[in-house]
Amino acid sequence: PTAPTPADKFTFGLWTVGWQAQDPFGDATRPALDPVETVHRLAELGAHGVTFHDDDLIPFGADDADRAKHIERFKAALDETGLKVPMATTNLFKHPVFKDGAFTANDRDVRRYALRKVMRNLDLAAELGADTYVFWGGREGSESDAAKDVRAALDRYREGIDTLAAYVTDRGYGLRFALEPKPNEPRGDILLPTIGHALAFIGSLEHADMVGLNPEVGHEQMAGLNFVHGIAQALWHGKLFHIDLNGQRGAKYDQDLVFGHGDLLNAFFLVDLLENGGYEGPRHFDYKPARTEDITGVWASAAANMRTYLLLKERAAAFRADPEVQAALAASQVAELATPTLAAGETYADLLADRGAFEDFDPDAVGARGAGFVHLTQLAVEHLTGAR
Ligand code: 3MF
Ligand code: MG
Ligand code: MG
Ligand code: MG
Repeated sequence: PTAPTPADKFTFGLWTVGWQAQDPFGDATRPALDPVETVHRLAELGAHGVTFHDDDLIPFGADDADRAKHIERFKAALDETGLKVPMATTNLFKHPVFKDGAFTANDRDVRRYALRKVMRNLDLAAELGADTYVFWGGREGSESDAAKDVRAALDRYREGIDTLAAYVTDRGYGLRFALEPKPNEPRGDILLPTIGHALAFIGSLEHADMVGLNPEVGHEQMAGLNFVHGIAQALWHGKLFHIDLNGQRGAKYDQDLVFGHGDLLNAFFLVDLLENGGYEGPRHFDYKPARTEDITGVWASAAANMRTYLLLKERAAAFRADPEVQAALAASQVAELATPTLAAGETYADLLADRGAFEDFDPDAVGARGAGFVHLTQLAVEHLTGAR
């Protein structure tokens, strides 16, 4: 594929390339990155934008004067490069104050502090022109079923999101909220663990229309779920507001690999869905450059995410355009699923009167017919591997 350009809408979190690779067992292997340098490097690589947690940009505890300086130099870098900030979010997980949660901490003072921390960064997100604000509730959960009243926690979660939605609406900020599900890590169990749980929760909100999802590839796969199915359902509900692309190999800790470096076949069908399913938002990478890499490897990994996406986009288009694939799709009746089961105006009474649907229907003959799905899938694998 050709090199990425801003038109491809690739975005990266400051915390992704900026990860110094400290893990629970080992120290950092890389020096800190200056956000200003990150903005310049991402722009050179062809990215469209950059995203951040408040604390990625402004060190936790900075006073107002210091905060203003950090924001000024970041803005100057954005102006110089033309890089956008389509999304921002809050760090509600690093400081010990959030060890039992933010919006759902048992301690009410912590909950009030968390809301204030978010409001402060919502102002900045709006000022920088973001249209999406992400909520990943990494500490909203527990290790013990004795220690957390989950129903009360969900009441407080809803209260938190509703309060912040009212704030954004009253201020006239053009921001929509995107909840990011994750089943576990760092908490033993996290609230809103999957896309499905989060969708049900959104339905209970006062400002449900301005709240959608920011699903992450690896987070659903950690729960053993099919990410393409999850994204398809989010699109079906009109709730795919944003997306975190990365790679994951099976149900284990959150690997945050480069996009495509996990389940590559699922990534192929994901790109096909994103490109043809009506998603217009950023292609946002939330990955971690492996701990083994030096700073050269960090920028190579950033480029790898974008190149892999574009490769898969090319391969998916070739798959769709292949006449043999078209024939296989037809043989597998894939498009027929879009035809309603009842004809226009037909009622269940008409269905009851249709002898062809039951009395004269031959389930054995239809049941004996092969679906051809394996052939179709093999064609996808051959396009993916460059064999066709
Ligand atoms: C953790 C995550 C988070 C969220 C981020 C919101 C630190 O597994 O995925 O990254 O994506 O907090 O965007
Ligand atoms: Mg992750
Ligand atoms: Mg993560
Ligand atoms: Mg994420």
